[in-house]
Amino acid sequence: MVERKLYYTHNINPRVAVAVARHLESPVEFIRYSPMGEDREAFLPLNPNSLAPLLVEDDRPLWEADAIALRLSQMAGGDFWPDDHAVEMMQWVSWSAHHFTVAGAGLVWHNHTAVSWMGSPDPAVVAGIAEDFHRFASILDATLAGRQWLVGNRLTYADFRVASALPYAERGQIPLEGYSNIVEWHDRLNAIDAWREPFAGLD
Ligand SMILES: N[C@@H](CCC(=O)N[C@@H](CS)C(=O)NCC(=O)O)C(=O)O
Repeated sequence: MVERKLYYTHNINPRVAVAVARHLESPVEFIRYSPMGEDREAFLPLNPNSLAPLLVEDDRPLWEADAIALRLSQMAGGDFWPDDHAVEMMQWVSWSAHHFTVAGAGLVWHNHTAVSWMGSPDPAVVAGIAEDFHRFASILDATLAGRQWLVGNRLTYADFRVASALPYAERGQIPLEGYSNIVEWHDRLNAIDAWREPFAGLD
């Protein structure tokens, strides 16, 4: 039997991978680790990026949250990464990685994560990232007008991926005010246990 381990931390990208695995009830063991800290040396051969998440199937490592999500979706065999909408899926996964989540995660980084060692963020830097966020949030909000989910009228990984930074919105001071379609869409995601509490019962 194949042994599958999903290594995670509590940050944005591993959170998505854990949420996918729990939503799909993937047959993986969840292991919290510290890829940039005490576990770095031991895990370099498995993930030279020293980042989470990391899926290891027997001795085969797979890194990048999106690749892990695709692998778990294929294993599950359902519609979470639908083949008949592969192009749209790629559009939203790419848009998240290069635009929307870059801005959201940037705000989380400057307004929350880095504050403990870098102090208060430079207001000009935060304002620049917020401007990017508004640019892309307007597009997402308009897209979500009159529809429940991003691709194919059903929940898919595109929704999980594009929403990656939103669970950190309060901590990161992500300016969601005025984007009612995004807020309602994220409320729908939060009705899913695996999205709302991916780490429930885990370390
Ligand atoms: N492109 C990578 C990014 C991975 C990444 O940046 N991981 C961060 C968390 S969001 C990390 O491992 N940081 C160190 C930590 O969480 O301890 C992916 O999508 O998986």
